[in-house]
Amino acid sequence: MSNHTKKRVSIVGALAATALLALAACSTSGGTGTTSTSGAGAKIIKVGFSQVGSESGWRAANTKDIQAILTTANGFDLKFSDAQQKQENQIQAIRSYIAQGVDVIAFSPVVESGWDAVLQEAKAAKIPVVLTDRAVDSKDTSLYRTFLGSDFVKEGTLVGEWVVKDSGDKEINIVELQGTTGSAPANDRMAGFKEAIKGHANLKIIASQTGNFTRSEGKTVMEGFLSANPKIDLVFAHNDDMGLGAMEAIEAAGKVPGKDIKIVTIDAVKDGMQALADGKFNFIAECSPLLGQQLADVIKQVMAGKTPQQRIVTEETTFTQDQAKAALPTRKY
Ligand code: GZL
Ligand code: ZN
Repeated sequence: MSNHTKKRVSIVGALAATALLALAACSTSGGTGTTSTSGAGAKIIKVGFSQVGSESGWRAANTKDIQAILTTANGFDLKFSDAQQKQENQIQAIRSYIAQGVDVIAFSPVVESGWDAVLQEAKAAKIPVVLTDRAVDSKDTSLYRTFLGSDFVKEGTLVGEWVVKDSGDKEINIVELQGTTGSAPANDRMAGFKEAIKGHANLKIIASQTGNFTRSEGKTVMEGFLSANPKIDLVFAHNDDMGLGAMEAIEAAGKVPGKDIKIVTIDAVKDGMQALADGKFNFIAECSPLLGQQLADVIKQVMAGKTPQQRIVTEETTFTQDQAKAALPTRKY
């Protein structure tokens, strides 16, 4: 065999060897094999996530964070569905995850009640469930491994305490833009706020109505409040987005938001913090949407057979107008 041919044979041989190696590598790193694994040899965890919807800036930031962290590089195969704020869509999504045989189901329940049946089905299928962001009112806490999210009662209380301090003994007529009817954040924020203003007879909630956590519905409801109530001093909106809608309605009525009618809200997403820095909002209690890392950690604990804490509360703070100005440049959402 000529040197030339010998050289060609050795090149072909080397190429074939590398091709075989590459094939072997891909089949161990999450290829077609059923027990697919990520680089580090750990098993890829199949997660079915049912999200509430895409109703607010908070929700968009929450979805972005979960999708940025539950990646294949981090050992997850994330199946994600948006329920357009409808409970029946979430129940359907959870059933499909059960049928697909995912390893873990995680979801943010749009409302508190009506989950026991589908959670029993997940339990019967031996698929652990993790609650993020919002809670369910199921009495049987064996139906989920943990609830990871904010203390909404505390958020409502912090806003109420600010209103008490800011109002002194002035007669203040308050209108309340409530979150989605029956949702944990709406129920708990209202309870916390009412608790904080209790005993202060000068602070009166003269009207309450749901704006379903959206800017457009917040604006429509606020237009109704303005036409029905000659004296409104303050809006308590359960989230920034409804507060921003109310701000637009107040401006359209020729009044100055933040001055003629104060606005206090919850979330502290970028648009809300901008309104606060601009003096159109007066106070925001933060509700962090960045739950992705804690969710990833809890899922890995559950898959490792460990028992995560039953309740994990997210760290959060509050903002005045000056604090918003200082915080805006480095806000992550
Ligand atoms: C709170 C979350 C709420 C936000 C709203 O954790 O469930 O839903 O406060 C969002 O902005 O729509
Ligand atoms: Zn008090």
